[in-house]
Amino acid sequence: MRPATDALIVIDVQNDFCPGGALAVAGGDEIISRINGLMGDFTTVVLTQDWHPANHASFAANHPGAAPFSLTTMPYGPQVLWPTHCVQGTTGADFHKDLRTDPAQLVIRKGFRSEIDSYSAFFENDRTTATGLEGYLKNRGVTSVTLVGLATDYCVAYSALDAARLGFKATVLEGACRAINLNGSLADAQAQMRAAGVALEA
Ligand code: VGL
Ligand code: ZN
Repeated sequence: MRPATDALIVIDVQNDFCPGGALAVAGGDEIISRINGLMGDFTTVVLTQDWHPANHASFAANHPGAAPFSLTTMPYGPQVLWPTHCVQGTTGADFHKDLRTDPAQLVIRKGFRSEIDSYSAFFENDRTTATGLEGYLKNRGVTSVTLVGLATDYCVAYSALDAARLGFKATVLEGACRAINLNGSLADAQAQMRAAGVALEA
């Protein structure tokens, strides 16, 4: 058992990010058994769930003529336009059926405001609108977070970078993550995480 000051944060292990899903990450389902095992080692377990309204601004389908995976500019900066995914209440937004959810004390839903995307478990993509997770963890005396899930180079990396910025010791278990890897995004994310002091472990 890890000390009670360590929390496990499981990012977006949802059907749409697993093989067969709308924004499938290669091998996304391969990490589930390891994550299930890790849950038993942590006192605090948090799950995140990407949770978009159908009219979400991050969906290419809501930008006439825009191709999925193209880049646009939002008021808060560059934004990839994704295939429609994790729409609230759909099967695609459900956690993968094999993921244990009972050990989690908190589920953070993110990306529910139509005008702003939210990769990180801590802040939306403007990097200032808080989800509340910082307060939850600090109130419970958590000082260290271990991050796993999907996708390494987007929601996991953004969460890890924010965790480090907020003063948590942050570790990403890369073997319990899988990446989208769009135009070198995985190498970029790894470099940014290293520079921010995030520990990358197997
Ligand atoms: C994610 C793209 C869009 C992720 C979520 O979970 O990494 N990526 N929405
Ligand atoms: Zn999303």
